[in-house]
Amino acid sequence: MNRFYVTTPIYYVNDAPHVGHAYCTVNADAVARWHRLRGDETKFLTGTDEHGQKVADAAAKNGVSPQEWTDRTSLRFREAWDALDVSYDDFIRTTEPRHFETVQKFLTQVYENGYIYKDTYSGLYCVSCEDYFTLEASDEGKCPVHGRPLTQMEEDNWFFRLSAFEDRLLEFYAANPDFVSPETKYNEAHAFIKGGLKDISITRTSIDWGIPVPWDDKHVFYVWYDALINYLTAIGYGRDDDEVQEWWPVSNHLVGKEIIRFHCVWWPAMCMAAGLDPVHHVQVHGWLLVGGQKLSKTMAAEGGVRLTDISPVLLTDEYGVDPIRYYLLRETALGNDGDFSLEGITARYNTDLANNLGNLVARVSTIVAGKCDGVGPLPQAEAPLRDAAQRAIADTTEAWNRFAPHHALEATWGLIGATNAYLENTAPWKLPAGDELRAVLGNALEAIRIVTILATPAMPSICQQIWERIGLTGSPTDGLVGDTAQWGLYQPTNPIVKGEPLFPRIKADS
Ligand code: ME8
Repeated sequence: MNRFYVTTPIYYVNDAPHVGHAYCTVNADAVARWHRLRGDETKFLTGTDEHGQKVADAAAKNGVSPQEWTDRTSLRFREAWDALDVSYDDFIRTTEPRHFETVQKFLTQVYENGYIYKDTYSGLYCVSCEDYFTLEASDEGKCPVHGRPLTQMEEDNWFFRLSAFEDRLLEFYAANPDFVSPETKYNEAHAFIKGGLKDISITRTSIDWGIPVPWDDKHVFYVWYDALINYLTAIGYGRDDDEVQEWWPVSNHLVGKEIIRFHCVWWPAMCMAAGLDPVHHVQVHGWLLVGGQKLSKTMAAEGGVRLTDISPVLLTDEYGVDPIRYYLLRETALGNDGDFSLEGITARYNTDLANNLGNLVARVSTIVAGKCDGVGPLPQAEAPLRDAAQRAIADTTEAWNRFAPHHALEATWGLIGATNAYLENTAPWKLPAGDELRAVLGNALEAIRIVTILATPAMPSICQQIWERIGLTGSPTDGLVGDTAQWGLYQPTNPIVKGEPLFPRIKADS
């Protein structure tokens, strides 16, 4: 049996989840659901990043202990993912004992392998990024991401010998051209390595909200060093070597484009330093922008973008869970930046969901109810829609397999379009009861059945509802997609249900 391990970044708990976090998490969720549908043994990990200056500052500002703050905020992420029907298998918090254990074991291994040494660090620091910048990399002394003045920091620190991995990383990149996608991001990471690597300070004495360095208890690990290791904590590094052997070779990190350097340069080098292969694949996604600006908590606080207005939970309350999932997956090609807007959600909803999918199901079920006593007829073996279905199955499969939900949904909606066109051509509402009518409706129902299977990773509960409306028992996820997404298998056991509109139209100005 194949295995598939997918992770999101673990999100900082300095503030509540926003729609940018939801974008990444829903994409990872849909891909995980697809792999389960294929029959792969799948592990989907998300969680929260709870250490570091930024989180300690947020707790202090709110007058509570860091632990209390992280407990509260981490829960908000779980609630958001529940509201979005996110099917994570594991939710990791970096304050958990299992994570302390793995981090300490992993970094002790790196230390014993001779890649960690002590020195003094001084440099420019951005607390929002939890990252150092050189003056050249800064925007005239300001953070290039957040636009805030950088702070001069000086500390006696432990350092990771990243510079020792330049050649090995370049060799690794040459041997693994698919390590990072899309290709532009592979090139970006590669260019960064080629530009020369400096050693990195990996511990702090200025704060104590972190994981203690086992061989020097005055220090805690720098938050990024602790955070990256979460991907190994969840598969038992240091506790269950067999599990690591099983899951690490099939690991995939989905990350936003601003954290490429951490995931595509530091992290593979850290793994090499610990004597482990790097993660199998890093899939980079772009940013959702509002009015051309990245959604960020920091900017929200400064009044640039009001993220409280676009929290994932408010969105699902307003538009429904599956429509929001669909919008997040369909609107922006994974890897590109995308514009987020309420107008965009309404347009996608009215066009793809209400007009195309909703109308198709409503039309067919109404005619079956009126002209076939509610009993769904069987499809023809050699139907005119069969080719369109087979093309949609092949293209959808290929796209989900390569981490491209937007293309997968486009391909699936191709079958919806072909089925609507087929109904326009055959006009079953005009046909008298008889074989011809039964064939047209059976073919349309079969196309709908296939659509519900192919779209279920994106819209699990709507697809279940449609499945039941067309008279089927069980669920679109019952079989493996390779067996069930095949023309000619529609065989209803229950009457067709007309039901309420699946997607009542939204007025454009509401
Ligand atoms: O960076 N558009 O956490 P974070 C799309 N704790 N995605 C967005 C987004 C936007 N406008 N804003 C955020 C951290 N994201 C670290 C990660 S991993 C070992 C440690 C998503 O809370 C995107 O996936 O700042 C981005 O990479 C992630 O949230 C950063 O979340």
